[in-house]
Amino acid sequence: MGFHCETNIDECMSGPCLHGRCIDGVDVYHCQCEWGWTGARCETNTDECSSSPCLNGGSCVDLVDKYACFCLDGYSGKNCDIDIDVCLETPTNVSLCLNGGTCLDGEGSNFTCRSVNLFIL
Ligand SMILES: [Ca+2]
Ligand SMILES: [Ca+2]
Repeated sequence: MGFHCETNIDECMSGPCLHGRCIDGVDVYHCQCEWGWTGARCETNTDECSSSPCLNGGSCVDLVDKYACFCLDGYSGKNCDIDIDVCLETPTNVSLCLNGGTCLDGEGSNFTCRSVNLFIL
């Protein structure tokens, strides 16, 4: 613009970068996106779930620059990578196994009971 084209139009005036900082250039602009955003205008929420970070059947919810895992029963941890020992988790006044059986933790919320062998000496 300007008689001698001496005026650099501020392409950032219209605020084209939705989630980022606009850098004005000559007849062009660039967007420097905030963490978690991508695209020419920083309009796209990066999918942090694309790498399937939630293990053991946990479901992933994409957030801005992070994700959250909702774990299936029996699993915990940020990525559902911790297999909970349900035998230990159970309150001490409740026994998963009847008749004094020994609880053995299994995958996820599974467990097995081993009956006590009585040896008479
Ligand atoms: Ca995201
Ligand atoms: Ca377990």
